[in-house]
Amino acid sequence: MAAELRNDNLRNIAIIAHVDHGKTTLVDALFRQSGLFRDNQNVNERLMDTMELERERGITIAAKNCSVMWQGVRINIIDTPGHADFGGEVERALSMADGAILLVDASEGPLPQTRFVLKKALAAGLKIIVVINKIDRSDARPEAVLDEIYDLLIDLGATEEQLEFPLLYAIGRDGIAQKTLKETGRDLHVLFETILKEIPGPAYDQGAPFQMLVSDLAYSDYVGRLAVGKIFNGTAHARDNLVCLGEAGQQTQLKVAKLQIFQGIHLLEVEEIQPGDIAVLAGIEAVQIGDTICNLETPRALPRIRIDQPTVSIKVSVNNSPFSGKEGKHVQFSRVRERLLKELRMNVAIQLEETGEQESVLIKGRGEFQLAILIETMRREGYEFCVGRPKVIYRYENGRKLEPMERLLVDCDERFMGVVTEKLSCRKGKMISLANNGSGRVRVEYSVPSQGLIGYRDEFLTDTHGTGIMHPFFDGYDEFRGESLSRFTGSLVADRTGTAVPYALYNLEPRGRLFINPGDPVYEGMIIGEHNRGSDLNVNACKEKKLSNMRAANKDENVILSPIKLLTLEQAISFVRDDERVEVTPRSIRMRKAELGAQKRHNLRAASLKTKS
Ligand SMILES: Nc1nc2c(ncn2[C@@H]2O[C@H](COP(=O)(O)OP(=O)(O)OP(=O)(O)O)[C@@H](O)[C@H]2O)c(=O)[nH]1
Ligand SMILES: [Mg+2]
Repeated sequence: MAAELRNDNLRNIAIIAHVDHGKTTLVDALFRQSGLFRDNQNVNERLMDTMELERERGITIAAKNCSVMWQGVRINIIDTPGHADFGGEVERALSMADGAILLVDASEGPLPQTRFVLKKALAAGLKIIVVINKIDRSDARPEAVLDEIYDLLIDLGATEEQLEFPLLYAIGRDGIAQKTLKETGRDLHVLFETILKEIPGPAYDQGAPFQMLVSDLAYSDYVGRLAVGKIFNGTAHARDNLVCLGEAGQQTQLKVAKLQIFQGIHLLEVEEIQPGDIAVLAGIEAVQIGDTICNLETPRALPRIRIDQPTVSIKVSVNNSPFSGKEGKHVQFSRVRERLLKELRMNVAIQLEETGEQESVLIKGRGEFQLAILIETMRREGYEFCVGRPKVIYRYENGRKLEPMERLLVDCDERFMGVVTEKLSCRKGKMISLANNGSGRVRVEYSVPSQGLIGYRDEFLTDTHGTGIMHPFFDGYDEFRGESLSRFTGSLVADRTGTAVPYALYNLEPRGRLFINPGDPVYEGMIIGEHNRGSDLNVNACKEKKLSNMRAANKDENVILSPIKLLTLEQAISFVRDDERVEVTPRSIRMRKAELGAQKRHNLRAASLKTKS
């Protein structure tokens, strides 16, 4: 066996935390202080959040690599997303790291996603640096949070050694870290030092042949497909002949066209790549995440990256609405399918399944939000298609039906406890614990089927007057608790094609909540509002006031309509029922019945009632 060495010129760390605990902001500060920018250079905030949707929503969606230099050592940093739906990204990021910085908000303490990422990091055997962040918050309670972190580690079965983690306090936003609460830090010096001291350089076997585990894929217009991953052993050079080992052990030969490493947020071309480094390799098209790239003579695969299975699916079908093709560039289903297949190659957490129907497929992911982000991305790229309501993926074991469950942590004012508990019990939730710290706010933990939480967030925010906080977190599969109704109301459905007029909408207002404005085009079968009652109602949104010779006493041309709130994509996909679709185009999000003709829908319902009786 070859001797194990460590590459001391390098450190590979992942930054992990619950959503919004300050990962990306801390990376910014590390950049600034490592001298990556000139003093007077104007740099954006949250530099690593490069995707348009990430900047818009202020969250990280995809894990990303970068590097900083500190005292001659290059630190490769992987910024990860904190939102639970992007857990797959964290798992991939950890496969490249030798250590992790666990950030915990000094006021919020460890939250569900802290537990998830910490569990994964411990399982991967990574060295952890704990950073209690945002100690500047007026409601910061760092001592109590530290106790909670110990509790969490013990709960996760951490070893004695893991319990003796290096600990720092920080104000990431101001670029400050310190060892104790008493001192006042001035910069991130101690964080850099702790990384160098506590995180081991990547290990490799001396003389072992080249092995790189592909953890991420990217694309460049100039050199094509890029494979990103850690070099576990050996070295490689530009123009080397290598081989890629696929999932079934198949071998694809390749010639390295370009080798790059991360320098700051950019890539730097190199002639040779060192063991332990994170490389970006061009020269192969047919490569998948989890593959090993290695030597021709000694092709030995590394353990593949295993990602948790998807829990939610959404049906994607061709846009066959009357307005199809008016707003998008890519309307044919073959184009939509091609784009989805491309996503599969880039994102291991997403899967695709045939439905057996023409022009439709099922996409599966870690949560409705992850799928909504994919749909939103495609819509912005010019695609047009229809999607159905998200559905959870059941499992069957020994004749038992199992469904995905969530741990849900709710933090809200005592006053709203009643309504929250009632709503959650309708959704088959069970209360697990309740903590009332006397401040008027309560923290309640529930176990709720994932199905029951689809579309719940909006309702929760309304019920708690926007002041409640909820953190759902996937908690494995458990006994099916029975169907819960998605929505108790029906839909207001347009009965003809035309343009909505104020007079008609005004008369429809008492029937429910409207989703369209006067002047909006409508078609037969399009959902224009939510009916107050349980059944659907076909309505005419284009009905003008009859003209008469008599002067009307009230001037209804000037009707004043209540303002409407357009549904967002996420709201629309959780609003629609099984027999309904969301029509997604670059310009609009419309909802419709799957079957557009009122008469046909009527016949279908009559037939289904007949078979039931
Ligand atoms: N008070 C305070 N706020 C901070 C600090 N660091 C970050 N924030 C704020 O916290 C919010 C979230 O910061 P991000 O850096 O986007 O958090 P993140 O962990 O990358 O979030 P995700 O990637 O979505 O999981 C932003 O509004 C920051 O301005 C800090 O040290 N103190
Ligand atoms: Mg982030």
